Amino acid sequence: MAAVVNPVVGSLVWVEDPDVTWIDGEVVEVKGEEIKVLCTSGKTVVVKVSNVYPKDAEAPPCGVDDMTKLAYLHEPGVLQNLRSRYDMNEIYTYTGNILIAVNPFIKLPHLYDNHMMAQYKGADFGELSPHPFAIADAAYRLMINEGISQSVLVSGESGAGKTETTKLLMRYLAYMGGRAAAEGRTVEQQVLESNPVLEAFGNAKTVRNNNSSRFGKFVEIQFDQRGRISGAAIRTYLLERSRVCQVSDPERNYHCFYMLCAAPPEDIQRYKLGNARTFHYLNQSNSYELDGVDDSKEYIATRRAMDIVGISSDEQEAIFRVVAAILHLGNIEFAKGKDIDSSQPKDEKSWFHLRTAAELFMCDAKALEDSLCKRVIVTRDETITKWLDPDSAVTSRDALAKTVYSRLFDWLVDKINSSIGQDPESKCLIGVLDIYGFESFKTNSFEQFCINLTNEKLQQHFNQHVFKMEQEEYTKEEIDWSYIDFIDNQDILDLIEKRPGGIIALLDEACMFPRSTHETFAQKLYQTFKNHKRFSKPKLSRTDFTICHYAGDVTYQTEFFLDKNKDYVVAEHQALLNGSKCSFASSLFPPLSEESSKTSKFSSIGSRFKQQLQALLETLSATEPHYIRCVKPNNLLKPAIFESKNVLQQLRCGGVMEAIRISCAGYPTRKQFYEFVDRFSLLAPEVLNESSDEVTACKRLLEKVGLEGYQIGKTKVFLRAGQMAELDAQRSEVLGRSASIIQRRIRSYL
Ligand code: AD9
Ligand code: MG
Repeated sequence: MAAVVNPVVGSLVWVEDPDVTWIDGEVVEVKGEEIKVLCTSGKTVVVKVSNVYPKDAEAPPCGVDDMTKLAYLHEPGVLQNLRSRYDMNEIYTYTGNILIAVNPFIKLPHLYDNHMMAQYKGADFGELSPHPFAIADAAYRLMINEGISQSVLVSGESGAGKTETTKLLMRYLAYMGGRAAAEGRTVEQQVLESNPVLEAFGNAKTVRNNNSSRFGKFVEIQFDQRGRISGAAIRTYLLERSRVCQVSDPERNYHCFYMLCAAPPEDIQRYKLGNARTFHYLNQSNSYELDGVDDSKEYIATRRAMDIVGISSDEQEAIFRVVAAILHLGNIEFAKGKDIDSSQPKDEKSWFHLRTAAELFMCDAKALEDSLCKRVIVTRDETITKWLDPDSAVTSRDALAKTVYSRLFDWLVDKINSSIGQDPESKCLIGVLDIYGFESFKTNSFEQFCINLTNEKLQQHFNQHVFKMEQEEYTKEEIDWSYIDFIDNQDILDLIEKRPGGIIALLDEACMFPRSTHETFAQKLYQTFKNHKRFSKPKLSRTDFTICHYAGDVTYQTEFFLDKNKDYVVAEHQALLNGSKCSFASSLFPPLSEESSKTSKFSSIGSRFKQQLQALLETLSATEPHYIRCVKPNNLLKPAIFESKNVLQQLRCGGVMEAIRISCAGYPTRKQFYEFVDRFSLLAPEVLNESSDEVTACKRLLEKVGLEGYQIGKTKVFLRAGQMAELDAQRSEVLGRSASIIQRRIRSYL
């Protein structure tokens, strides 16, 4: 991305501006290495020549639909293009094959109706405006024509529009792979209706998004030989458990709790519920209603979606009963009991909630009380019962709520999978990934650590695909191409996940060693990685650590790392619910095997997550990937506001800038010789008669149409950015001309 080489008075340029990232202006004076620029804001600035970029005077005011068509490809040009398109509600823009989607924060129904889907069906990629439907269509057709599995990776920060985009992709795939006028519950309908069910239990309002997904999701849609959807599998990742008992203002707990409190009266009575404001798990925050959402309607809609995905009404009853039980559980408060350091429900109200929770869980109230207030310690010689003090009883209560809820969520996912069914015969699938984007907050804990690991992995996949594949292809085709460096993040991945010795491995060690604390864990990290260039210790802290991620530095607080990495269920909770008379509740806590019940072996959330990610990446690498980068134009979640600085940061984090650089430096379009001749021979039909082989035909054709700068490989022709569009335009012109000649002839016959 070169700066202006020889600026002269009158040149239009972009100048860096600390407030708005870039501002345009005109050069009014040149003095050696410095130039004076009159900015459009009216300000005059003196800047170094090396700090300005040329501005394309000819750039169309409405922008271009593919960044690779820009005359000057640099940050200000890219931003300007996105902004001018966004101002006209053109929220989608390509960068070669990557789709950039800027969240409009306003409904644009005409963009997504059935008529739109019909238009994209079968249209060549790039022929119509950029759109998720075009990506889904390209993936579907590649799968059908080439027999290769596909994947679409949707990324972006919280509230950028990943989930909405994912739903559009799924809708389009269901449209393409659905059975026309099919009766009853079809596989594609079940696939679509899995979304509202998972959103009810896995989404919540956060400061960043009113409908934030608190889990990652990979949906694998399987197709039969005729291209019809024949099965699906949903994998989910790391549901945020802490939200069940801890909500900070102005966020909300999971949607299902509020829906249930707004259920029809008979359900409210059955579950002894009432106003959401009366429940501790909900009233820690003052946010209850969502703009434009009626929770009572959502309850009915969720129930209907549950019907469609195959959750029976008995199961639904049990699910909501357990959800209600969790709310009652949260209202049990504890006071000091008779014995020293013991605890018991605080007052009559707490006893009421304890009895109600037990009733709803269908277990014994006394057993529930004991499981909250006591621990049984088995040693070699004896069994000791230890009381928990009131604070520990609260922790125990919350642990139970979190475990039950996360198992309930996993049950839903399993149920949806078994009810939709897998197609063992299917050879082709399209996977759609909707997973949390890079996070860097004021305080970052274990969750951010896992989320950012995910993003490092996906970034590497993206790098490998966009960059390595590109280079490999050039080498294979033996064409000239000067190798461009790209940022490889393998060193960060090693730092985090190497075994032994990576951060996760050290964390697991700390968790297994009884005397470890977060302080000793942090010390161990400092010692081990003191010379690692991606790791540092912040000066003023004794337990924080900083990782230099591909998207920027993030400082993590180790305080809760050990606790959050330990996945274990209190034996008393396990026994309590395993013994429930409700078959649903007891199925959430199946009996433990002899071995695992004796050796209370610690199980690591970090390591398991790492394995899940590994499996995901293996699946992805067997597919041909497509990328959608979602961008959040402002943090107010409002339409028509485009904060350049914010957007630029997201484009950098998503590797978009880097991909643009690489793709434009090379030959982004490539076609097999025969395909190329097939498609364009009508531009110079004589080449077919003159040449005996397709390579020669191809070369002659390219000469005739006057293209320059392309490359001829061993099997393919490689075109520079924008050249394909140029040829296609010529082709359409010829086609248009011949169509009108035929029409004229027909008319003259009539
Ligand atoms: V999070 O990481 O799960 O917190 P997402 O999934 O990236 O986040 P989501 O898709 O939920 O964001 O979008 C946030 C909100 O933006 C939606 O609830 C809509 O109100 C809004 N949105 C997103 N995409 C569109 C769109 N194409 N058209 C209209 C949109 N509104
Ligand atoms: Mg989401």
